[in-house]
Amino acid sequence: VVVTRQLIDEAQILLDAKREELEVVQWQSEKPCDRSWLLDNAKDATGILVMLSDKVDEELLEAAGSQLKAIASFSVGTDHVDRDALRKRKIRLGYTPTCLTDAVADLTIMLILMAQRRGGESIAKVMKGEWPQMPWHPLLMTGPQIRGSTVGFLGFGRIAQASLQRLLPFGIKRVIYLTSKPGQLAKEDHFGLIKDCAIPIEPAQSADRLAKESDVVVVGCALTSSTKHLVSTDFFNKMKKLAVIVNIARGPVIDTDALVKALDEEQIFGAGLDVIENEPNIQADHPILKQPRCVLVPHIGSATIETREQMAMESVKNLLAGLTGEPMVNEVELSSVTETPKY
Ligand code: 8YV
Repeated sequence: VVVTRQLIDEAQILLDAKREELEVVQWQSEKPCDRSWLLDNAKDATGILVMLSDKVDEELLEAAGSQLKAIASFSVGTDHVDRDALRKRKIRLGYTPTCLTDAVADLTIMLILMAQRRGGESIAKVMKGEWPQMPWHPLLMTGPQIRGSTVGFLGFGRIAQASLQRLLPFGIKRVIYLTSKPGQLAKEDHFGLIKDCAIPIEPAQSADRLAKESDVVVVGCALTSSTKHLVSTDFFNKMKKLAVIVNIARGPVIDTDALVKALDEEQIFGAGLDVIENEPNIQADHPILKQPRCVLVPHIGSATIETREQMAMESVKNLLAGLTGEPMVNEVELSSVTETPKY
């Protein structure tokens, strides 16, 4: 098996315990796994444990060969994986959709509050020693308040719903959402919130309406051909001037140039991003970093110690189960035709 990252504690122990039965080839550097190393070492592998930065495509599957049985991804998102190519070859795909929900939902709340309350801008001012020069005024460093907000979720899956659970005690007023699977929401009411919620939860029907009516937009959908740049100039132009947008999903769902323009022109109040197009290659002169009303953190949604330990453990378990034909902790359903969700 090939493992494209170093693992931690129990997960590494579990993997190492298999070294008598399995040849384990593991990328040793802290840098993302080198593509040519992966292609070379994938040859004859029966299982591969990958990260988001490792594309699982025809090239890799061809390089691996026909004995490949399983891919285990250290992630909930699987946009780096060509699912059709796996299905064609009957290769199983494991992922980690549940253990990171709390961590990402917690970060969603942090980013909403940072964006509304100008957290990034405030910290930057203090760190630059500007506090003593700040002229006091009742509206100094003020932003919109969360109580009374309408929250619009672009994507209303497990992480969005866990974020909603955390938002309810803040006194939000209403929720609107867009989901690619509206018919399944009753079945996928992950925390039993949607059925009898104290506030209205309604389908937005269109991205336009979601943009127009939300005070807070939370981007929590998968990246697909129909969600790439779903949020662009048109969307920003329809947003309220005091609205904020948070992205905890995938960078390319938001068109970064359009976001920079919307912030420059004060079309929206602020943004909180855990992800951005072309990450991690964001240099210090990137235009988004010149936006005081944008808080950008380096894709740390799942970065709690507990979550990362569990993700590592589940990934190894998925990998091993994929080799032996046993049930994975969580497996992506590849048997049906892959539909591209529509928004
Ligand atoms: C990453 C994520 O997996 O799970 C996902 O889809 O985006 C993250 O949790 C994590 O940052 C490891 O790269």
